[in-house]
Amino acid sequence: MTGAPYSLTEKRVWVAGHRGMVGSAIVRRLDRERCSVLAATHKDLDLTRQRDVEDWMAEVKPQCIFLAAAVVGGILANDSHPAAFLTDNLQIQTNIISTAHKIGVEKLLFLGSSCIYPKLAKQPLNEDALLTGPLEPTNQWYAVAKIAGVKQCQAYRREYGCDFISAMPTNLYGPGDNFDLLSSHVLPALIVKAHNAKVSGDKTLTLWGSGTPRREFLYVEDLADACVFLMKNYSGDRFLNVGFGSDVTIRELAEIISDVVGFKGAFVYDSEKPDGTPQKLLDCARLNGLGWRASTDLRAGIAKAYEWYLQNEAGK
Ligand code: GFB
Repeated sequence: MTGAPYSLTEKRVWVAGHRGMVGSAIVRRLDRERCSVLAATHKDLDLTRQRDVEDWMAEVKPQCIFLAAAVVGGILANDSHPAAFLTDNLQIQTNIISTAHKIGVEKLLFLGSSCIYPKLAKQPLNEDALLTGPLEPTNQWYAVAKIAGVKQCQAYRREYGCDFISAMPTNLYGPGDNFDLLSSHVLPALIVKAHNAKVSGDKTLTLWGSGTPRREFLYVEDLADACVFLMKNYSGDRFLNVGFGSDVTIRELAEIISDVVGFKGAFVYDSEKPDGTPQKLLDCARLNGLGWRASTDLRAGIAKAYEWYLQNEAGK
């Protein structure tokens, strides 16, 4: 299942989406490999345009690709922009994966998401649960695009022998996250809310939904390490989950964040906002079996993410 180790040494490695939270963490992690990192900004290259992607890739000739470019966002952004989450993501990944085949890229890692699993699949979510039931409605558009990406990698492997693999990360957080309250995921949103409430002396902080859904959170530097690990050590048709190993309720998450930030007030709940899927915890037995495990504890990761927020985003 693992195949021969793949060497990144002296390779031209393209991190598609290098400005995003995941892509930038992969770029930082690649500093420890002796490879040359290729990157294109959105100004230079619109990844939704097939011809532009083909021309750029033919020119720079990447040997290896981390496909971390995607339209991403939290539960409200997903629910409000179904067209972009479906179409832009399908276009981006189709352009890159099909061109990678055309120009003979040696290895490609596609990044999916734990929302590919059915809403009510058995927990922890095993890779075999894919397509065994209906998706969570709030993020079905994004999920369908990501499922298609997994299938594209498998299809190119089966038909042409391309070494294209996929990883399914759980909910991520860390440096470079999106802290905009309307489009962000819950963890950065609660950092902002707790910080603002502390600074303005508010007595309450509003949580969307009921606070009871359970989520697993992985520090993005850990994910980047897992991506490089998989690129070097895994080759196979099966996609692999990448998680932290345990989950918390949204209320518990809010308590940890409040503690780290220093907010001492109470929580109130906005029941007009959706809860989304009741639980998302990945079964990472297959990845752990290959020898990789997450190392950043949730509280320590939140402290680092808050520090990054204070240095880069607070007061903007
Ligand atoms: O992180 P999140 O936006 O997305 O929300 P999902 C997780 C949970 O936190 C939901 C609650 O139950 C939210 O209602 N929540 C509480 C909040 N307060 C807040 C808040 O202030 N902001 C936000 N954003 N949530 C996403 C998918 O699902 O997970 C994406 O929509 C992707 O497609 C991502 O897969 C990993 O975990 O529900």
